Parts: sequence; structure tokens; C-alpha cells
Amino acid sequence: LSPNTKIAGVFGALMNRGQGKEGVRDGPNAIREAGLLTLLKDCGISFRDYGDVEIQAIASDDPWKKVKYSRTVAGGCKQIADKVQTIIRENGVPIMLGGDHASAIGSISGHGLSQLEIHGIKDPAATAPLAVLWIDAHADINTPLTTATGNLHGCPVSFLLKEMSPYIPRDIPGFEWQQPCLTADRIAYIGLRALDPDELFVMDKLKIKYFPMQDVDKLGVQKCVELALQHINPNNDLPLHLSFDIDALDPSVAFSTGTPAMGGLTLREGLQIVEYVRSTGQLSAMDLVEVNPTLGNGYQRAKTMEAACAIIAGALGKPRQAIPYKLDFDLPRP
Ligand code: 4U7
Ligand code: MN
Ligand code: MN
Ligand code: MN
Repeated sequence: LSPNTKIAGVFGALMNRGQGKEGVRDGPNAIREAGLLTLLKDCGISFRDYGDVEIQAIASDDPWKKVKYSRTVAGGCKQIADKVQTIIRENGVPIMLGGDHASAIGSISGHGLSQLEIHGIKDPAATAPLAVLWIDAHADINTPLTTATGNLHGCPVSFLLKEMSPYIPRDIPGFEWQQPCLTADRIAYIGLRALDPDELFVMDKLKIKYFPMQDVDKLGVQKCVELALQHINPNNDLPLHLSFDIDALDPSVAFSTGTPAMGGLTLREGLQIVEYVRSTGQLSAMDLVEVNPTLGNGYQRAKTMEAACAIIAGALGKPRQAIPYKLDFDLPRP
């Protein structure tokens, strides 16, 4: 990460209670096993592996209204926030391997708190100087009261936005530590194609910038990412948090994920996004989440892992022509 001699601090977030498919906790190690660290090394990208954040399963964690496993998820997010703060204090760029996307409540809160600390802002309820680019098929902005599924991986953005805080009951067990750190003009989305009606309503009401797949088709992905960053980071002076849900990619590339949605980004479009983010010099933390190696056949799994490695390496400065990936075409086909 040449601009400021920071090194990537890779860690796994073994979060799987934000949705129903347990195998997502194996995502981080499957990404490592697919050769992420070797790839980074071969590309001359400096990194340190900070290991995994194990999520403590809380024995009695009954639903709060519809919301499932709030104590377990919230406790895990707190541990993740602490990990992110540690890595940033050690001058690293946290790279969180997920794990379900509820983990981003932790990574982005931790990033926000770190920025407050860096700027000497004492009020933990202050808005953090931070911009977030959210790459996803879904908007993840359901609230604990609007969620149809009760899965917290569909809600992280509502917990992070100040404007949403009147709609987040403060008595959801486990979340006592958490406060919103962002305003709605500091987040933008690319890749959307599977929103719930309430989510669209909220996003339009808060004037959140988003580029659904039809904009990617109309404008091209390069223009989408330029406009998104211009909106959330007009002077390119804010540190950037890139939250990349692997389901933003089309299932033909990344099938091994819990909530796949047809009509997604190609791997090339995904790489174009992360390479552009990289070129701004502002990447300050990244999530690569929702990788579930227990879903799909061997071939689909290998493709998903390779895509995940490619996206991370691209964000950290790997040129596409540098090192070949190692997808083994002898794997069993469907
Ligand atoms: B992901 C959903 F209802 N919107 O809230 C929900 F369609 O982190 C899906 O983007 C959320 O993978 C997907 O459960 C969460 C559903
Ligand atoms: Mn998603
Ligand atoms: Mn998501
Ligand atoms: Mn998903």
C-alpha cells in the first residue's frame, strides 16, 4: 500500500449469526486456503495476518421481535470493532474476511472510532470523518422493525447512519455499545438489484446515492464508481471504507454465497471498482464478506474463492497482468 507505507492487516470475522447459513463462518479460512496470502506476497503487497475474531455464541439469545441472535451478533461486532481499532493503531489497513455482512456494523464502527481518535475528537457520538462505498446486490438498510427475515446481515447500514437512529430501538439486546458514525451523504452503493420495498423508500428519502445494475449497464462501471466517490468524498480527503459483499458479483462468478442474486457484476467490473478505489489512495479499510464455502459444487466454490482473492488483491494494488490466479480447471464440473 505505497501511498503511506501502511500494511494490510488481514483478519477473519467468523460471524454467522446475521443470517441462517452456518457455513459462512468458514469463509475466511477458505479464502486463505485459496491462496490469498501467497498471492499478496507474490505481488509484493505487504500484509500481516491478524488471525480470526471468534464470535462467542451466547447461550440464551432469543429473538428481539423478529431480530435473530442480536446478542451474539452485537457482541461479535464489538470484538470486530476492537480488532479494527487495533490494526489501525498499528498503522494497518484492516482487511476483514467474512463472515456475514452483519460484521460490517463492527468493522465500520471500529473504523469510525479510529478516525475520531486520530483527529482527537473526544465525543464518541460525533460523525466520523469517513466515507463508505458499499458494493452489494442488496442495500442492507432494513431496520430491526422493517426486516422481513429477522436476519441482521440485511440491516447493518441502518445501524451505522445517524439519520436512521430514530428508527433503531435502543433496547435491542447486545447493541448497547453501538452508535451510528456516518451521515447518509457519506455512503454510496454500486451493484444493487434485490431491494426490499422499505429499503428503496428509505434510500430515496435520505437521498442516498446508489448505482443499481441498470446504471452499471447504462453508464459503465467506471463512471458509476467515479460518481459514487465524487458524491461521498468530493475532495478525496476522507479515508474510505470499502464494504464488498461477494454477492454483488454475478452467481456465475460467485455462487458460493448465502443470498445470490442473478444479473450481477462481472469479475472484471468488480475489479474495475476496486482498482479505481485503490487509485484514489484513500482506501483505509475493507470488508470482503458473505463468502460461504459450504454452498455450491467444487467448481463453483473454487471460482468464488478465486474471485474473492482477486477482488482483495486488486484493492491492494495487484495489477491484473501481474500474477495468474490458479483456478484448477480439472475440478469436477456440474
Ligand atoms: B446481504 C434481505 F429480505 N433483504 O433483509 C433481508 F431479501 O448482506 C436480504 O446483502 C439481505 O447478503 C441480504 O434479509 C444481506 C431479504
Ligand atoms: Mn448482499
Ligand atoms: Mn450485504
Ligand atoms: Mn448475502
